[in-house]
Parts: sequence; C-alpha cells; structure tokens
Amino acid sequence: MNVAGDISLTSRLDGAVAESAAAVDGFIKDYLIDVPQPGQGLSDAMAYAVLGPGKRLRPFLVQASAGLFNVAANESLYAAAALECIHAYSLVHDDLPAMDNDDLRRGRPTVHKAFDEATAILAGDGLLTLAFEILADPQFNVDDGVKTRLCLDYARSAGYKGMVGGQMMDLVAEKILLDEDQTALMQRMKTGALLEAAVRAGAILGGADRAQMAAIEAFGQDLGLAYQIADDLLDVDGDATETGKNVGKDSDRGKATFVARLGTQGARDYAQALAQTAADHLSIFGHSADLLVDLAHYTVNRRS
Ligand code: GRG
Repeated sequence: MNVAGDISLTSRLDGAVAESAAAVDGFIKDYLIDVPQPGQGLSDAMAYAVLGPGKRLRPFLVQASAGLFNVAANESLYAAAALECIHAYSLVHDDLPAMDNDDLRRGRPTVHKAFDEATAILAGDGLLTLAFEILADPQFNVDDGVKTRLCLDYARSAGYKGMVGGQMMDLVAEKILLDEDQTALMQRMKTGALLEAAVRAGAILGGADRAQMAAIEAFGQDLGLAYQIADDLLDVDGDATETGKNVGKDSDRGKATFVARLGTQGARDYAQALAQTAADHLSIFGHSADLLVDLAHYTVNRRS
C-alpha cells in the first residue's frame, strides 16, 4: 500500500489495494494532460494533489464493491478514478488557510505551500470538475442510465447535502457545541458521504438489487463513521511521521469529535464495534466480500 508506516493490512488486502491504486494512478496520469504554458502550474498542482502518496481507499472501495457483482476492474476504473479526484480536491481545499490551515499532508507540504493559495484553490476546482468529465466521458462504456445515476450520486455525496455540508458544520462546530446526534450527522456528511458513495458506485455499476444495495449502504455508513473516529483517534495518539499530517489539531481547535465525547477508549471501542457491524452487513455476499471485511477491520486499526 502506497502509504508511510501502515500496519495490520492482510497481505491479500495489501495486494488488492496496491493493484487498484496503480491502475487508478495510471489512468489519472494519462487523463491529466498538461495545461499549456504559462498556466502549467495548474496541472502540475492537480497532479501533485491527486497522485501524491495517499491510501487510495475510495477507488479501491468502488472496485471491490463492483467486484461483488463480477464487474471487471477495468470497467469500474472510470468511476474509481473520478471519486479519487473528488477526494483529492476536498483535501486541497480542507488544508487551505481559510479552512484547517495545514502545511503538511501525505507527508509533504500541502498544495498551497508547495505552490500558492490561488493555485491550490484552482487545482481543487480543476479536480472536482475533472471527476465529472471522467464520468461523462463517452469512452466510459456503461449504460447512460448508470452514468447518470453515478453523476447524481457523486454530486449529491460531495455537495452541500454531503461532504461540503459536513465541512460547513465542522467549521461551525468550532464556535458552538454540537450534541451527539449533530456530531454523528456532521461526521457522516463530511467523511462518510464519499465512502458511502464509493461502495454504492460499485453496486450501481453491478446492478445491485434492493437487498444488496441496502446491505452495501449499511456497510458504507458504518465504515464511514468508523473511519472518521479512527481519524479522530489518530489526531490524539497518532504520529505525524506515520500519518503524514500534523496531529493534535482537533482538540486545539475544540472540534466536535467522538473522542471528545466518549474519551479515547470509548471512541476506540465504538469504532471497533462499528467495523464489526459493517462487516456483518456483507454476510449476504459470503466470501466474495472478504476484502471489504478486511478493509473494515483495517480502517480502525490503521496508523495513517
Ligand atoms: C473542503 C469541501 C471540503 C471538504 C473537506 C475531506 C474533508 C472534507 C476534510 C478532511 C478532514 C479530515 C482529516 C477528515 C477525516 C477523514 C478523512 C477524509 C481523512 C483523509 O482521507 P484518507 O485517510 O487520506 O483516505 P489519504 O491521504 O490516504 O487519501
């Protein structure tokens, strides 16, 4: 897995994530042509953001979920790459001085530090719109109805009813105290929405029936919350050299987190329980869901 200091990945999960990540990176690299001079800094910044050393979990989730329905990896590649572009954009904008004001991401200077603030804003915008260009590409050879569902789902999940809305709540939560339900909703929107969209995309591509879709959505929901709690725990007891980003920032800024609400051990227990229920939702798929089950457990034990 292309990430510093990762632990506890089973070798089968490690291999599958690495294979998916290589395919997605290769696809995006080929897709992202240079902007002509003098504006080339833009495509350089986009490449820096989207091809940097991240875990590529969202595209893997798209491909693993599609795999449950025997959709071949090359058929789910466009949807996988598009979602990573949306994720990369969100990280670039999240790190900006007006948001989290971070100078370290994925073990390297954030985009606005490596380039400049205006370029970082444009690179984020460029990656978000590139995602929809990829989805709508005529060479993405799926049914038009499937494409429309994917576009709609990604737009809703990334937008004001999803990730962007969650980010807004997170900013507001620095000034007012959110209760437990509001905290869960904020986390679900900010982090969970894209993870849920990832597994739903695989199910859309695979033509899931109602029961299969419900199981996958329930998995995505529990996984998303577990992932966010694990991230909050890393902010408390993680190491910047392992996580590749600054730690200890949430408590400094009085952020609404489950760690703040439940304490470190309480949050850890809750995340473990969520990973198990996430895995249980996939029992209808039998052993074909083994990789996704492994991923749920990895999520809460990760160190980066
Ligand atoms: C700015 C619109 C906008 C949204 C920002 C993604 C996000 C919303 C905020 C990031 C804050 C944060 C650290 C959330 C916790 C979960 C999370 C999304 C972690 C980063 O994702 P990983 O761990 O990162 O998959 P890599 O680098 O591996 O891709």
